[in-house]
Amino acid sequence: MNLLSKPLPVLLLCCLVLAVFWLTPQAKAELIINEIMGDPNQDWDGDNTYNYRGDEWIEVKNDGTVAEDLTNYWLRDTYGDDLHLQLHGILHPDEIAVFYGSEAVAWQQLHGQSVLGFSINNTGDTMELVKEDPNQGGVLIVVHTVTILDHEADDDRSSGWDPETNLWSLNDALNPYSGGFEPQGNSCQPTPGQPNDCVPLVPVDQTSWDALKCQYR
Ligand SMILES: [Ca+2]
Ligand SMILES: [Ca+2]
Ligand SMILES: [Ca+2]
Repeated sequence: MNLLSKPLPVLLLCCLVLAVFWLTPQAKAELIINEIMGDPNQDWDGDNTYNYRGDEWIEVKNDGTVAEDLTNYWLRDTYGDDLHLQLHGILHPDEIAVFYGSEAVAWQQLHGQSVLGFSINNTGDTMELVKEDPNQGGVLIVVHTVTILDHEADDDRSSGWDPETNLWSLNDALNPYSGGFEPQGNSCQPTPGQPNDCVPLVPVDQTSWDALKCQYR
């Protein structure tokens, strides 16, 4: 087809359609690692037992505009090629899923793999979210990579993406960090399974609590 032979209105319409196509954001899922707890010091997974391996956790968030089936996604660290956990479930836009080390342990036991959990090194580590692409013969594609440093992987500190500052931040309310490395602490609490909004650690004021209870007696 020779476009130059068409009348001007047809050419303008073609240009308009192409411009709308190029300028309209394409709907897609965009999965990211949203928060990491590399060195837990309490029972985070809710099984009433503390375990250095089982209570590690990693959040995955859908930052895209369409829902995504997590079945083809995996979490691993960059030490060796072992995949630590096959993910599951559907993640809708803006939704967050949290996966615990205990889940990775159970998955590894079920599949006869070395039982390592997520194996997040407490001196810092790099974690990867990878996707198995069925259109490329099962090739693994790295979707997102996050590196946390030694001071981030310390008792009950988590590292997460801060939607306010668009920076990776250190949630250190449970174990304040006063050293000189970045990221500095933000005095916010870890938020497994929840948006990375700042939740400060508020000391319980017994006097105020008693007064509040009196109002409802
Ligand atoms: Ca660890
Ligand atoms: Ca636990
Ligand atoms: Ca969170």
